Amino acid sequence: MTSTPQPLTLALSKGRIFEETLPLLEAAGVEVKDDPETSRKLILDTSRPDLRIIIVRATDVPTYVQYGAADFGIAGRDVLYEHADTHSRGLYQPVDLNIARCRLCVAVRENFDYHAAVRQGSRLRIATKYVRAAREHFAQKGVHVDIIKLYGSMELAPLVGLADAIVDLVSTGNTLKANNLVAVEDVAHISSRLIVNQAALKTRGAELRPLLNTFAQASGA
Ligand code: PRT
Ligand code: MG
Repeated sequence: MTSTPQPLTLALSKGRIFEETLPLLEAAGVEVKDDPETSRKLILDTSRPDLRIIIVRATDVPTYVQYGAADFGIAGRDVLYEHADTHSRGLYQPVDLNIARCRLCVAVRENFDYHAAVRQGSRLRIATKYVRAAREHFAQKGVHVDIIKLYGSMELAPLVGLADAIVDLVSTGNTLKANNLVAVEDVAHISSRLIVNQAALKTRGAELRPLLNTFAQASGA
């Protein structure tokens, strides 16, 4: 009796990462059968019976791949950096796909003089989801900070007096502008990387490698 092998599982988040991965899948001749924006399905079939896609929160992608619940995935450098603070074993990061690009920035209210505050050695309150990146950025600058962890809507924090500054992702800058905030410093340039479960690369390398190579080529990496 032969058992059908488990399909290869790719973990993606819906939204920009899913959208920007579609052309890479297309380059590999893969069509996705459902649209995560309209379907409630979390496991999406593809035109290849041996490949399926799971839809998880962006911050959960490394966790699924690390534990082998997904063989590979795509996650932002922002997410990977915070994830690596607590766990990193079992994850291989072969390629920068150059998708979902943005900047991680320090931003403040338009009328807050950040550079003067830094010069004066003031202790700053920073609200962010990116605690590790923020802590290292200010430590490197020698700026004393208290970091307040938030899970979203960081832009609100300086407006209601929760923080002097935020560390958040900026792409068009429209969100900052709409909230009368300005970016005053770059922390990092962000793009999304392919991540692969190390054990899967050993046991299913023959199936995985052609896909990884096509993704890398299609992304220009
Ligand atoms: O939205 P959700 O809370 O479910 O999760 P998420 O925000 O972690 O995921 P998602 O899908 O929004 O983002 C996935 C990945 O895309 C991130 O981990 C980044 O690597 C990357 N990326 C690229 C961005 C942006 N650009 C971006 N602009 N992620 C978030 N944003 C947000 C930003 O936080 C801010 O609130 O968009 C807003 C600013 O956008 P602009 O265009 O107004 O500057
Ligand atoms: Mg988001």
